[in-house]
Amino acid sequence: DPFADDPARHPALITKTAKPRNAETPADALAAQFLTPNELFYVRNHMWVPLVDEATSNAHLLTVELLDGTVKQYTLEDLKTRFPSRKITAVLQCSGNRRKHMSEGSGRSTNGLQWAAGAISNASWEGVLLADVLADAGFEMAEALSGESETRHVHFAGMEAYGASIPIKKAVDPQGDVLLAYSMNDQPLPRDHGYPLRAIVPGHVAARSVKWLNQITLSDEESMSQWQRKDYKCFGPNETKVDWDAAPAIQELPVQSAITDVKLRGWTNATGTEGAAEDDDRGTPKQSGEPAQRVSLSGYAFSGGGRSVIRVDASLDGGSSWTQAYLLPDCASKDGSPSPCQGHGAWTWKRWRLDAAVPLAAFRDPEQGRAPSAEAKADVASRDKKSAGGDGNRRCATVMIKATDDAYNTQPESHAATWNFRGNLATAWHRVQVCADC
Ligand code: MTE
Ligand code: MO
Repeated sequence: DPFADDPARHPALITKTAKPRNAETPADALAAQFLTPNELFYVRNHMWVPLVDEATSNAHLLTVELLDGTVKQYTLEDLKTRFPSRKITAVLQCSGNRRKHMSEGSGRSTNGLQWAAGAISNASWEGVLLADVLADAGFEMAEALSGESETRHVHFAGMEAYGASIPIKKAVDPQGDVLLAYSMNDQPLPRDHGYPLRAIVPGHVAARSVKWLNQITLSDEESMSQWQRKDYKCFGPNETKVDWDAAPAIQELPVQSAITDVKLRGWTNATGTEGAAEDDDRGTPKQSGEPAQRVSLSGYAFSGGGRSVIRVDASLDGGSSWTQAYLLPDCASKDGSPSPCQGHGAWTWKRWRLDAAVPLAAFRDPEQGRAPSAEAKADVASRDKKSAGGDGNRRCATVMIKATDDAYNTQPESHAATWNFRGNLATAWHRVQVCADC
């Protein structure tokens, strides 16, 4: 059994496959903390977890090969002692995050693990800059920065034979923050997350952040691995027989967001004047004394390429009207302490909150409101034991959200429009049923 040495895992992780281990972060842990605790960080392994002895981990060898065949080797100890250490706070998101939503929302099946919204997590990473190591190995940085280098790609290979590459432009960008990381949230990398060394390519699809890193190869071509040449590409919604070489490998991620928690806070008859201006209660829509169900929504929003999320829009009436969620100031420095967001780009997610009131009409609307689905019932039952089982008066309304980044890119309305048979980059508006007795 090649998985016999796999590490123990936290029981709260939602296992999709045990061997290899694939598990998502539970929804209630997603936006609960800005930094995802190591033991709840989602896990995506294509194979087994290589075993590296703690006692010999500092001797772990990284081989760097330049385009002309020059080879230089570094032990982990070399990396830790000969290069300045750097910290970057960055999200990792799998290209398959929310694939389940794409399958369900489009009514068309997709190949791959059916992740809900938990194949994404955020951590503080410490290591050395890839660019510093490449320069030390003799790579001509100036040439690469001017775009003149024959080296076009940096390949990363892991101990268990996984591999992928990134464009040289990202690797040498002084603001690209590509890290060879040995620490995660101020602890040694956990085994599931690449112990003792992994690449962190912030802003790019997590498939490029190769774990158990032991080989870096500079090349004029992309990595030949199936994870570079296949798997992580998108095609049109009509295409099922495809020309893999014609589509670029996913690198920078598009804008994404999700609702991770819904709390019901009872019925209100409040009018539009109440609560509307409060910082964390901006979503209370105008009401005319009609009953409305107060809800607290929370979640995350993220965009790739270092683009910052500028806004999260929520709709409680099927998209006719929208209101803006409150973005938590997680990156602000508090009491003179430095910002917990380190790095040159917006590499982290933004957590958002919205307190709002969903009008009774939304539950009653035959278009909008509906009897709870089996899934919604189960969801409510697990949240709210009192109403488990439901009754005849239980109705659900749909709430939905979308984020916009600083390039004014926003999420597509429907999964059908971006469906691809691999189910990659499922970023359509996230819709969730809010169910209440009414
Ligand atoms: N690196 C190696 N060596 N082996 C892998 O299977 N999976 C990749 C990437 N790096 C993988 C890897 C994919 S597809 C993802 S989404 C991320 O690692 C997941 O990182 P995590 O398990 O630390 O969350
Ligand atoms: Mo992934």
